[in-house]
Amino acid sequence: MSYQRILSIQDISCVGQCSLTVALPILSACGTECAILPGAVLSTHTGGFTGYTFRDLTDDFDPIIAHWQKENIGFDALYTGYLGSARQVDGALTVAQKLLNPGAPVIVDPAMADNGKLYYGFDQAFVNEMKRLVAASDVVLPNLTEASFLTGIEYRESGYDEAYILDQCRALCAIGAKTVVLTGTSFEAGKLGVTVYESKTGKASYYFHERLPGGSHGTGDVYASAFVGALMQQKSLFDAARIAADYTLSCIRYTKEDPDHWYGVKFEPLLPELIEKIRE
Ligand code: PXL
Repeated sequence: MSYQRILSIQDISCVGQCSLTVALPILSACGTECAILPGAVLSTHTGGFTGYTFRDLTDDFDPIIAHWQKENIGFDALYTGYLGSARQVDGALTVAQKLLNPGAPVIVDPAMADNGKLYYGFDQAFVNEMKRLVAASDVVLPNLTEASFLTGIEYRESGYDEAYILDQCRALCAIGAKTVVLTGTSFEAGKLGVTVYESKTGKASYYFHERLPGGSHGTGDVYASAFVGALMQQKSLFDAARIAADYTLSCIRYTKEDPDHWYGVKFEPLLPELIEKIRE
């Protein structure tokens, strides 16, 4: 296994199985050191809960980054997720420019929307800032809703064809992303999957699996973290996308056995499965 240190910028939702409480255990299990820059502390994630607390930590970004620079700390990848404010894009860009080791990829999960809608608290101004981060990314990992907000191409829940997905991918690359890993691609009822599109070759590859009914919170974060974990263990982009899809599907399937568990997926008991797939 190769040992790498990455930096993840996301919020801490204290309860809810998303963002850093998902990224940390998954990346550790994959054998990667995961340093963090927490953008906000919330009592829970925003979906499905009411009355949650929110402490914005954006003002801590500059001094933390300055300290790391003074200590000559470098990272082998930057992985961003849900950002607590539009201003955090500047912090992420500073990290990308000043604190990454040569060849370290910038992996951006523009976690801001799902099912055709922006998450509570986000607006078009935030989307525009996120586009600046996508422009600096090596890999962008949106779901179809996030892709639509970023590209301005109308969101379609179903009934689209390959040309629509390719348009979305090309538009994301026109913003500046080098590779697109687009989740929630479906050309056939009952099947769901991921598209991997590389701007270098203009080629798209697809990985499809069974579509499970209903949605679960936090699955995008499980997917992105498993993808980053696999990629940092030298898996190809397509293999990392496939391994993350299989793992996320297993987590959803396992969680559905417990109808009382509604706020996230039970990804922890299935970590050995992810490690095994990465070692194959
Ligand atoms: O899973 C994405 C996510 C992360 N962090 C917070 C969220 C959400 C989605 O709702 O609210 C705080």
